[in-house]
Amino acid sequence: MIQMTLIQIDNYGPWTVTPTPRAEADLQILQSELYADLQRQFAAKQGLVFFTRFDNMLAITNNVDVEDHLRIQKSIGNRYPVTISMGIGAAETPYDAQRNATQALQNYGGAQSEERKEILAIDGLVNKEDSFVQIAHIDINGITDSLTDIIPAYDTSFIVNRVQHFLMKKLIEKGSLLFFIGGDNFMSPCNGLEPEGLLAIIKEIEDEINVALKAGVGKAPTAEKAANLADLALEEIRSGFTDLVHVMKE
Ligand SMILES: Nc1nc2c(ncn2[C@@H]2O[C@H](COP(=O)(O)OP(=O)(O)O)[C@@H](O)[C@H]2O)c(=O)[nH]1
Ligand SMILES: [Mg+2]
Repeated sequence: MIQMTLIQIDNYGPWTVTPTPRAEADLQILQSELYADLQRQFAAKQGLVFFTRFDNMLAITNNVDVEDHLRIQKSIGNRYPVTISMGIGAAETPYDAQRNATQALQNYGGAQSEERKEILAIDGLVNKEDSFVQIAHIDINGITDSLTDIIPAYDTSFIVNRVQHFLMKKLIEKGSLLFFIGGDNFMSPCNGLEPEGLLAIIKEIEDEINVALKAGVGKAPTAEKAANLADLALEEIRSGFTDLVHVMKE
């Protein structure tokens, strides 16, 4: 089972324009500092946060308990001009876990409600024995030589975004999620997705948009370990001795 947490800034939309619209650069600084702060705190408990849309972040939080969540929430409230609410969900697939986490929080009111503040809504948590995280680290083959060093930066960025869209569309059908993590890299929480399924998706994308991908997959009780194994599996593929999808287990 995978445990996911939705982190949502309380009443952020109205706050960004009260009393008048705040400087965009300041909002960007707030969002990126909040993301880094949360990443540091969840990572200390072997979790992993994806920036998603910055005002709503999704995290894999196996091994992060209720008390840890409350401590993180309080620390943010003490140090930032905004507060956060969170929902925690557990399920067999990442899609279902984040859906459960979202529904739990939605029950307490809207993202732009003035009444809803610092809620911790719990659908369920994963216990130690059932804890399992599968992550695929997906990367575009040879982006530096074929795109980064040849075409304008914005055009490369456009292609990376298109790849993201195609991956998201195909992975969601399998109950898997996909997040952009920078460069030409994506991470997919993908409990339940077989390597053959992932390889089929990679091949479809190569046929459809002519972009070659590879994926290292890690399986472990926590996001930290699963992501690390996925990175190591990707290194194995880069060394050229394995297939385009390679799995490593703890
Ligand atoms: N977040 C993250 N970014 C990475 C990682 N590896 C590479 N990158 C980024 O992806 C870019 C391309 O690296 P890579 O895929 O190894 O090179 P390629 O062979 O030209 O595709 C790098 O310049 C980094 O910005 C990683 O493990 N995590
Ligand atoms: Mg690459």
